[in-house]
Amino acid sequence: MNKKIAIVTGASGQDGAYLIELLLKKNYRVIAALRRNSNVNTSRLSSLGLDYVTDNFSKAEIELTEFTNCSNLISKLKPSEFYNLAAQSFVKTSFAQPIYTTHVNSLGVLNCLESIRNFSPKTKFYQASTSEMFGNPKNKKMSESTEFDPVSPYAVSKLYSYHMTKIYREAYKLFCVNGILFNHESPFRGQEFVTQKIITGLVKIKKNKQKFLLLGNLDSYRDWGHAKDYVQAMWLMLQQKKPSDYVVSTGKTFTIRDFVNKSAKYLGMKIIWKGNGLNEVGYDTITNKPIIKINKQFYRPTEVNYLRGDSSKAKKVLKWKPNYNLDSLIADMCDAAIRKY
Ligand code: NAP
Ligand code: G4F
Repeated sequence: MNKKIAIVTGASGQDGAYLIELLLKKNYRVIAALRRNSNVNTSRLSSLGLDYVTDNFSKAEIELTEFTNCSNLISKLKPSEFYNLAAQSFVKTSFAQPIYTTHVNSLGVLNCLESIRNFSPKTKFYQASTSEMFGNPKNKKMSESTEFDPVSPYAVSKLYSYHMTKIYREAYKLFCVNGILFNHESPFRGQEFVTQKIITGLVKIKKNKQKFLLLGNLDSYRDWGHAKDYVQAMWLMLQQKKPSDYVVSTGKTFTIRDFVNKSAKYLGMKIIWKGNGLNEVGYDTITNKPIIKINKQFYRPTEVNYLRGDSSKAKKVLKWKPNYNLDSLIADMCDAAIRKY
């Protein structure tokens, strides 16, 4: 039997690396779609041993904003599955670069959908949608039926592609799904995201390589899972008989301050918090030194205050179950940071 072919965009990112690893284990022929850079960032793929072209693994160039590039790749390979993970994925940057963010996250997705509709309509399409689209809704647990209320250019750009993905499913009967994923982290998480920033900062402070850590809003709540669990859900969505959209989350929520305290505890540190708002400071109880300070530059103009997902549908239909909780996620990230620094 011919192998299934999967194209994964955003292959140099956190989720791309884990998804490619999963698909290779499932015996797919995988094409890692990467954009051209002066120094293509393949460090995550390399750390999984994915440096060489093999019978099952190769790399291709993709720039999401270039229709010709997307359509040529899709019409040439006619993949069984296309996972669109590429995005300008940092919410804070979307306030500084709203137009670029929209080009990539909205029109870039439309380039993929149009390419599939015109040149490979049997290709199953996964769109990396996000819990950011919920913004600050009234209900405290968000499911597929919760209304969207985006509060950042990033969230609006993703809501556009969420709707386009649905429209292509309904209007053209294509197999298109949205995974509405809540925050997921791992040792592969980018340095600018809060979890990696906290863990890297604490490890470096402990090793006397950094004096203190500057953070923004400590009071927002996030529902954090492990990226390894979440790429399983992506794959499961494309194995169903009928295309549909799914929320993927742990159902538990914690503040950024909780995340700092838990990470510090795992690293054998304890933090005492004093002051409020921009004047809040976290002191290391062993050294008595201030090691966490708050800085305005890490606040956003508008904030998603509370995220907590209800993934009952994914659990029931996909039979998806996460293996990690917040403590084991933190342990995995801290262990990796200790090895690295
Ligand atoms: P990530 O680590 O930031 O990776 C983003 C990837 O997109 C990188 O490979 C990046 O390439 C690529 N990319 C950016 N602009 C591109 C363009 N114009 N053309 C082609 N490729 C481009 O993100 P992630 O955490 O793995 O997330 C994967 C996807 O899920 C993203 O769409 C994100 O918005 C979405 N999502 C993430 C989460 C989460 O908590 N992680 C939750 C919900 C949804 P470079 O390496 O060259 O920059
Ligand atoms: O780690 P973050 O930057 O992630 P955010 O904004 O929740 O977005 C991530 O999850 C989304 C899914 O919900 C994805 F769609 C998106 O692509 C991305 O992966 O920030 C988390 C929270 C925010 O409330 C932020 O204000 O942490 C707060 N925070 C406090 N201090 C900080 C900092 N965030 C960052 N990045 N850096 C800080 O110093």
